[in-house]
Amino acid sequence: MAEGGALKGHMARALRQVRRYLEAVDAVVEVADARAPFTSRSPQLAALMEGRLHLLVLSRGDLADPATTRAWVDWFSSQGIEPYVGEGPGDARLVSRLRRRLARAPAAFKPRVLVAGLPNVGKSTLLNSLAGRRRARVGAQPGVTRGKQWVDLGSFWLMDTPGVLPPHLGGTRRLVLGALGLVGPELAGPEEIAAFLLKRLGGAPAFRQALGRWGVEGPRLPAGVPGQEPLGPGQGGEPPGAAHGPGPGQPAAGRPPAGGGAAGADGRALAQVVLEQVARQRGLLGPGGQPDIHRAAAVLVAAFRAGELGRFSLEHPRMLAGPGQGA
Ligand SMILES: Nc1nc2c(ncn2[C@@H]2O[C@H](COP(=O)(O)OP(=O)(O)OP(=O)(O)O)[C@@H](O)[C@H]2O)c(=O)[nH]1
Ligand SMILES: [Mg+2]
Repeated sequence: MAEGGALKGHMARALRQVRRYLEAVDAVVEVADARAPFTSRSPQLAALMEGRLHLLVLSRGDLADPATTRAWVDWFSSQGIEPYVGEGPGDARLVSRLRRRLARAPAAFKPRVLVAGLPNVGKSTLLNSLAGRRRARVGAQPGVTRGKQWVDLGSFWLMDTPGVLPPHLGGTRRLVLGALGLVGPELAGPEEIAAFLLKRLGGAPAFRQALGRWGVEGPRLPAGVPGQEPLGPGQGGEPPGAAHGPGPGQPAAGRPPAGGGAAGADGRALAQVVLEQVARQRGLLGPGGQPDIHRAAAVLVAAFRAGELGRFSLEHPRMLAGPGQGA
């Protein structure tokens, strides 16, 4: 795992590279995470598209709530972006649809296509699926791809790029990306991610049932959370954990009430009690038999990332602050 500083330098270089390569390409396949398609997109990329064919692949659709993913597909279509969903690494249906589409990309010669997106969203995995064999190195942690790589796929060229992080990772964005595993623990630690997940998904019955299967019964998780954080350009600016989302499937009810921070006092106290139970149930105990909260948080976060708790989305288009946001 790269250290924060080294990773930052790597990101600045990566963004310069993506900028330079964009000048020479006919189309871009952007990859984002289906569980949070708004926050896991690269804000810099949209500004650099300049009329090129722009396809958006929502990866890890196999881990997201299917109805929420369908809502995102409709929303992106309405924004003039062509959305595709990947239902796991090597999704054959996705691969054949993308191959056909990219072969038809407007281009003077054989189309040159760039694969871009945040670190660890699945860009190299997608390239390997399109190539039909392993051409690029993949890995479960951000920052695996370092250099450029053009691959000749017969009817088009494809280039893998290193993931580029948004310049501002304030508040909720940092926690969402941490929950998805798109930023490492140096930027978002397991305890604050766990508190964020409990606050955002705690109102979803399926999430409560999943915790129940782990032997976590109380305290009462927030049921009908009264408001939710609107998604929008300002979403990175709130204090850490200012999200107040009910999770998918619940109607928007405007802005969150003042002071309702996800990892605020309430959120942390709730997380503490839940994590203590997780620790006891899993036998994660410290020296004096004390529940090991840190390890319990890491276990919960890892289970969420791997889909072991079920298929959950962290963002729904109805959380968007207004029409046209984030396009
Ligand atoms: N469950 C699931 N996992 C996926 C999917 N796509 C990719 N992954 C996993 O996500 C992890 C990251 O994949 P990579 O392809 O290395 O990601 P990347 O975007 O190239 O990452 P960097 O090179 O670090 O920017 C790997 O462990 C993949 O197996 C998917 O659709 N579903
Ligand atoms: Mg890669």
